[in-house]
Amino acid sequence: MSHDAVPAWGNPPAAASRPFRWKRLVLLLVALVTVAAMAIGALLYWLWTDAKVSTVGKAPFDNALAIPPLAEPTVEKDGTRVFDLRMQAGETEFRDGVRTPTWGFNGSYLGPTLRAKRGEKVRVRVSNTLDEPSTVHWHGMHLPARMDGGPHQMVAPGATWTPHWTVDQPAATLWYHPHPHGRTEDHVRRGLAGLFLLDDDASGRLPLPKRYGVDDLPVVVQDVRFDGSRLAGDRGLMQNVGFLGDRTMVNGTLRPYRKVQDELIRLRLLNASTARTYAFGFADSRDFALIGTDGGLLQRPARMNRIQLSPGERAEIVVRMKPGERVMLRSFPQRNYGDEWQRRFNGGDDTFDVLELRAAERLRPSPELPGTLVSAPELPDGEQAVEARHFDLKRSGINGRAMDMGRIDETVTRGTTEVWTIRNTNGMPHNFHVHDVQFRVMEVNGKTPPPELRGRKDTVFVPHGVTMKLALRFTGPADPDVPYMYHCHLLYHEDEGMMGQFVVVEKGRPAGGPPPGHEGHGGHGDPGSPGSHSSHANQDDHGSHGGHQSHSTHPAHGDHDKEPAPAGQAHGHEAG
Ligand SMILES: [Cu+2]
Repeated sequence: MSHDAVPAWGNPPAAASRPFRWKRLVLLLVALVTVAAMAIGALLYWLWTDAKVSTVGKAPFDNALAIPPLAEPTVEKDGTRVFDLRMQAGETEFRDGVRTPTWGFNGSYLGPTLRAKRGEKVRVRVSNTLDEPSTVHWHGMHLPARMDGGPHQMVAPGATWTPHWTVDQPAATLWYHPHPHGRTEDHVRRGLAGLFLLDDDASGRLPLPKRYGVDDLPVVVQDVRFDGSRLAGDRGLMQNVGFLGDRTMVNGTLRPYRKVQDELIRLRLLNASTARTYAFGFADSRDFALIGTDGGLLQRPARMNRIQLSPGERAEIVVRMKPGERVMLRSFPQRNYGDEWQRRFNGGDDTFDVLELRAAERLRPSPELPGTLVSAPELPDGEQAVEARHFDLKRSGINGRAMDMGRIDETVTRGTTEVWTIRNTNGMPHNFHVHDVQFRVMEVNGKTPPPELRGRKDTVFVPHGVTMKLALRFTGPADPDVPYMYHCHLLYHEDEGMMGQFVVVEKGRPAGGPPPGHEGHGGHGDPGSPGSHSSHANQDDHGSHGGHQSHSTHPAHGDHDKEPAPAGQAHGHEAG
């Protein structure tokens, strides 16, 4: 620094004191800068170290794991399984003596496990007793767009929405959750989520662990943070992925354990967190067998010791237990999550103990896992694609556009296969979920995908620097007026606008348009009346049992639903 600059200062009162004052000022400034730098350094150090979360060894896992009850449907004469789901507010005692305001289906938190078999007709009476509109989306389900429960099928407070469809896909672990545009994160975080398990004849014959709640355990994983008695929902300073909790729950149970009595235990893992990605494994890093992904069983079990699941993804794993042992299901740090900053401040460095399995002293023997689970997973063939589309993931929107309820972004032709290229150069992790379909991952950065991405998928993790090629087949039914969604399933991003809409149309037909102004409209006007829903039906033209008498009132395009693929032929065809 040059001393010549000294006289430039203002109006010095007395010439004699000038040099002294200048020195003192410099010293003061140096001291201030040093203190500020140290304070900032200390703050950054504190933020950096504080940002890394671990619950390993913090507290004993001494709460018995809750198992969501299996919903008991009423079965109508034609075999239709009718479920009731009531969205309701309540209070849940996650911690002894502390009542936390929550939402749930048919209870105060989460919902029952729905279950149906391929070929069965399903109807769900979804009633909303909350004080705000919501929706229920059937994540992973192949069904008509107006049954999908996306943001266009709002259920007003006090209203009932009654979607129905024919289950027309392989055995899988699906789930359901709200999807109101702009409010999804809030509704899911408060507790609205549940499993929807699908069965089929082929999987029923396999010697897999399949006794629900015994050797076949639902594992719905969510991260939470408590603000006093309430569930917190705020984002930290540098959290650009959305809300991140400081502890995890399984099926709404904090620090859970489960006693098991069989050698082989199947875990149906669902990441129902709003923003957090997990890398599941066991504390001793033992191998497990991955047997299924989002949309069904893999062709053969794949042995591994980690499975990464971003929000919305599922995995079915089978782990071998030794008599009398305790083993912890854990989520480990993730190197592929992003740069050091992202990993530290957005959850990639975190470690969570998730669920302790306590084996009995004597275990029932389990049959060995079959070498082949399905002869050929039902996956689209990218070679047959007639259309290529590109999706650039940015927090500000997909392909540079934020979600607009009134805009159809893509129009696809029923019965065709397409290749979608998903790219993330956004510096933060995203994922990608497509409604209605289960797709094939063809390539990850130009390479053959790893085993966990070779099965049926509806949601994939796409961290920064990853480009994925997907093959998708759209079998309909066509509906030019009602769109399906594709979006980032980090729900904060989705709510901000990382979502787009596609319609499935008959060949050569244009897209219609969703009706304008959906906010709060009453869910397709069939509150409570069990017959009126049929006017929307076209899916139940599938399959062989009788069907609804009101079909004749429906406009003709229901007839086009008959698919060329064997998947359309309901039950019976697998019997051979
Ligand atoms: Cu995202």
